[in-house]
Amino acid sequence: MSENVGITISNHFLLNQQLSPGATGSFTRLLQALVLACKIIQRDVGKAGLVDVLGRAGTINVQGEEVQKLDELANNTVKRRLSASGEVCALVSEEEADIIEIPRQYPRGNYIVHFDPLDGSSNIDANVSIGTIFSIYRRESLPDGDTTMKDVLQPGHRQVGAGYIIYGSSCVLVFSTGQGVNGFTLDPSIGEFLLSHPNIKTPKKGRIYSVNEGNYGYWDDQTRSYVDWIKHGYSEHGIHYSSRYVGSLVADFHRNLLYGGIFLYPADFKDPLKPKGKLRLMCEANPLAYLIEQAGGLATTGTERILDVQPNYIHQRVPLIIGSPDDVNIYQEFIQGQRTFQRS
Ligand code: AHM
Ligand code: MG
Repeated sequence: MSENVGITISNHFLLNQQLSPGATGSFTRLLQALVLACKIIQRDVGKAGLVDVLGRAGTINVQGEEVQKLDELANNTVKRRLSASGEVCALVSEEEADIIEIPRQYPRGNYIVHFDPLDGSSNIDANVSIGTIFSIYRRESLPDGDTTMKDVLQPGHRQVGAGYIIYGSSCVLVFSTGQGVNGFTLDPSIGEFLLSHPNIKTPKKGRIYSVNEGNYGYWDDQTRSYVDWIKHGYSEHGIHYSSRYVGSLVADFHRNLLYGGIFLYPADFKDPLKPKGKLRLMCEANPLAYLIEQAGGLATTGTERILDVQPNYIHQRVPLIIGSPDDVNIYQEFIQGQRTFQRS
């Protein structure tokens, strides 16, 4: 039996706290609040279909997308649990236009959390895996003053923690605080997350590519050439790549993290309002980029490391190419014109 069996997420947090000189327990309390929020969301997701939480809420969010009822429930749950932790000074949700103020009754903490409460929500009604993604920063301004835009718009390399919870065949929480990546699976019989995937490392090279090929006609030539090469370049690369794309970022990312491969959501010219692709820098690209780097992989816009992109506004979108290092490097060679491929 693995020596890790039985390590609860609380054990893990406390151990990390004890190993961090000067730790006050604030960060641990913040993580515990996130874990509780995710257990509540898992409960609600698990009951979808039984109670009246499936379907559309009848409103449009800041991204111009239809809000699902579960989106709203999840958003409120994360907001409430994190605010009540007393450890945050600002929250930013994919679902809300502005920075979320912390209600007056709660103390202000030193952390800022960006989150996507329910990623992949267009898949909810079809029972496909969905998830919550979070990204944590420490405020840079003095604790007594107001939180500043500089605190909120820090580049991804300044994250102090990031992760996601996938509500799938089981409920799995994957996170990192900068010392590798660990995955915990919820044991519903005891209501605890147990360490199930210690020290995750992504394979150096994979055989899976994940991209919405419906957008092929709207990509730049280099991206098209790369995907042609993946599909038709066997004599050159010698690999039978498989295509896997669910349309839930957490599910696509999680599979590729474990098995190796590349996920792409490049810029496309389909929607003039979204010239940089669909995914959001702060609540989707940065946390996953932090995780993949911790797991030995890479994440790029094609021309820049994701974690180095300086955000200019909270809902900024960014092309995201992420996965096994060899695969991401080859994509970059196509973007830089060092490689081309002509389908015969
Ligand atoms: P959401 O945050 O509104 O759910 O949108 C993000 C989702 C990602 O989970 C997924 O990778 C992407 O949208 C799929 O987009 P598309 O349907 O264009 O392929
Ligand atoms: Mg999302």
